Order: sequence, then C-alpha cells, then structure tokens
Amino acid sequence: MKLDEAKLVWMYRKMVEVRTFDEKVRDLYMRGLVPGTTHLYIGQEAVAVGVCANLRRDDYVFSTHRSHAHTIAKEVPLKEIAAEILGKATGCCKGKGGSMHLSRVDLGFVYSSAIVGGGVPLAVGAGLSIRLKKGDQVVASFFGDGASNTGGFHEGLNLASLWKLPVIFVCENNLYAISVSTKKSTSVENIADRAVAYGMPGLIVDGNDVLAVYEATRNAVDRARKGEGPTLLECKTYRWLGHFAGDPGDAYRTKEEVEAWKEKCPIKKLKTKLVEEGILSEEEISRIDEEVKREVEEAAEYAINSPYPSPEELVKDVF
Ligand SMILES: Cc1ncc(C[n+]2csc(CCOP(=O)(O)OP(=O)(O)O)c2C)c(N)n1
Repeated sequence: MKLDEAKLVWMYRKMVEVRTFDEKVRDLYMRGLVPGTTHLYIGQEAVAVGVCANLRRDDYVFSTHRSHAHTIAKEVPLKEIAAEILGKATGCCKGKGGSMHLSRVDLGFVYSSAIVGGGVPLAVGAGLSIRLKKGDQVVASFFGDGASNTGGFHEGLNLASLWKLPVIFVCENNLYAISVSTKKSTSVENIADRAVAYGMPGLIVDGNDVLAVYEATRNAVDRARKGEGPTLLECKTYRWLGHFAGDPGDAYRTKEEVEAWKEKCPIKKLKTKLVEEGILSEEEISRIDEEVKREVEEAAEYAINSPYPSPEELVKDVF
C-alpha cells in the first residue's frame, strides 16, 4: 500500500497525542482533579487513529466510555476535551458530560457514553439517517469485546446489514471487559466470526499496526460509501493500564502478558517504519514528540484554570 507522507506523519502525531494526552489525564486523575472516573486508551492508539484517518469531517463517530482517543482522532481540540474531562464550562459539553460523555457534533464526533454497547444501535440510526437523506457519509461505531456480547450489538448488525447501511463496526478487542477475559465470556474465538451471522464481511486486524487498521478501514469505508453496506472489523489489541485510571490492572493479568503486549507498541512500530523509510528523521520525530507534549501541557493548564459551569447552567441542554 502506498500512502502519502502527510497522512503517515498525521497518523504518527495523532497516536502520540492520544498517548501523551491520556498520560496527562492519568496524572490529573491521581491529583484528584478529575470528577468521577476515567478510562485510558494507552496501548490501543493504532485503532482510533487508523480508523479516523479514513474519515471526512462530516463522517460520524460513535464512541464508548474509553473515548478520549476517538475524540482526538476526529480533531476535537485538546483544550476542549481536557476541560470537559475536568468538568469545566469551557469543555466541549460545557462541563456537563465529563470523560465518558464527550460530544462535538459539528466535527462529526457524535457520542460517547458509559452504557456498554449503547452506541451501536445509535450508530445504526445515524446510518439510516444518512441513507434517508441520500448522503454519502459513513459512520464508525467503536465498541469493546464486552460490548459485542450485548443485545444491541446483535440487533444493530442485523439491521445495518439488512438495510445496507454505511456503518463500520469497529470492535476494539483488548481481551478483557473490566476483569473478565473474552475466553470466559465469549462463545466464539474471534468476534469477527460473528459477521457471518449477519451477512457482512468480518475482518480480523492487527490492532497494534496502524497501517493494517488504516487499510482494512479504507476498504470498509469504500464499500459503505458505495452503498454496499456495513463491515465488522475486529482489531486485536491491548490496554496497557487497568480498566479505569486508578485500577492497577494486575489482579487478573500477568506481568508477562502486559510486557509482551508492550513490546508490540503501535507508536514504536510506526516510528521505526518512518525512520527506516526516510520519511521522518529521529530529530523530526523528537520535535513532534516535544510539540505534542507542549500542546497537552497547555490543554491541561487551560482546563485547570477554566471556571466550573454556573448553577444556572444545570438544567440547560438537558433533554
Ligand atoms: C450496559 C452496561 N453493563 C455493564 C456496565 C459496567 N461496565 C462498565 S465498563 C464494562 C466493560 C466493558 O468492556 P469492553 O466493552 O470490552 O470495553 P473496554 O473497557 O475493554 O474498552 C462494564 C461491564 C455498563 N457500564 N453498562
């Protein structure tokens, strides 16, 4: 596959943004600055970035409780995401949503929610709205392996296939739903196998290889835009940290397992390729890393220094 260099550099930068941002969120959480809980994406960066690299601004994304990365990859400004996570009035939902309820509809980032699997039927609804309005946008619906065992997932895939809706179902299989291994919860070896039951293509993708995710998504997006219907992509990946920011994540996984996955770091993989192919030098890589660090720091400071919403805001925008 030949990809233009600007796209490759965009993918590298976005993956670094996702990781650096979530490292900062962890720091803010540990300092008691994040109200409620928050779920980090570290280790899974290639999925959000590889999928969203194929999307236009007017395409839709539906996310989950592990949502920061999808928002970043859909180009929502870091300052607005950070402020929302801290519950501040300058956040993308005026501080009323928090980490698990991010939204910026004008950028195509529609939904994230704590309801596991809840985004799938809504993504299908968005696909239906595109069809009824005769648009050519597509919808990316992200969810975890745990979510693929909920009823809404099965109903959603069935209808999307029946009506040939432009939805790309992206299962981020990080092997656990909180502490429950897919081996103990899931009747099939591969979640992609479930696509057969709904008459759509089901692909297993190396979720730590951003180029593999990019290519698989590109084909799914092409199909969807041409009116050929949905695709199920199962991206096999791993979250390095616990289920939520304060969870050490060591009660149900071995150190060896975590270390083995860290060896497959998606950022390192792309970095090696970019340097080997002479697309970026080590110095240019370091410059990007430093710029991102600065932007993330600025976003965090902006969020910390922003005001909380006023009490009068409490019942506005509530339906
Ligand atoms: C409908 C529903 N059931 C249960 C929960 C509790 N819960 C929160 S996260 C989670 C696990 C989700 O696992 P998965 O879908 O694999 O996503 P991951 O956390 O691995 O990204 C569960 C069961 C919930 N939030 N919503």
